[in-house]
Amino acid sequence: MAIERTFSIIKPDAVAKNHIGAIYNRFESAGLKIIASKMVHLTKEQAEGFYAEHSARPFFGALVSFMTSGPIMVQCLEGENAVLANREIMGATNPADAARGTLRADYAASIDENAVHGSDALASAEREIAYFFSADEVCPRTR
Ligand code: RTP
Ligand code: MG
Repeated sequence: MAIERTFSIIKPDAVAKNHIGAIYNRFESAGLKIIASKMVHLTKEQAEGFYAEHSARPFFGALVSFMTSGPIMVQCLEGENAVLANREIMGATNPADAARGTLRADYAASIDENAVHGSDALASAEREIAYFFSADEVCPRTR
């Protein structure tokens, strides 16, 4: 098993509904360690940059508008197979398709407001962590 790092967002809907602690509990219960964390309110430019790969998609405007609608929590998670492990904890993009017990099944209202983001591959994880955190803001565990 490889120890990986992945990037996670608790989106504005889940922050507004006070689900930060419940979602952090899911990460920690699954053995993922939070090694960087902060609350930010994205500017339009920051949200557009983060989701640039989707800029040609019809939902891009709504996605940027949603992601700037309120504060978010951003975090770096570390653990065994962290990228895939976090995607499994999150569940499918559309909560209607998300497996029982996943974050999106429990906390997401729709495909547009779906509670959490998680990196989809190691390369995107590295890019997304660096988008939000400087090297000295990431604190690997020594114990
Ligand atoms: P995320 O990047 O937020 O973790 O979500 P994801 O990988 O599961 O899904 P992705 O394909 O990367 O899409 C990013 C976000 O765009 C919205 N979306 N809407 N209406 C639609 O067909 C549609 N498809 C995607 C979702 O809010 C998704 O989280
Ligand atoms: Mg994605």
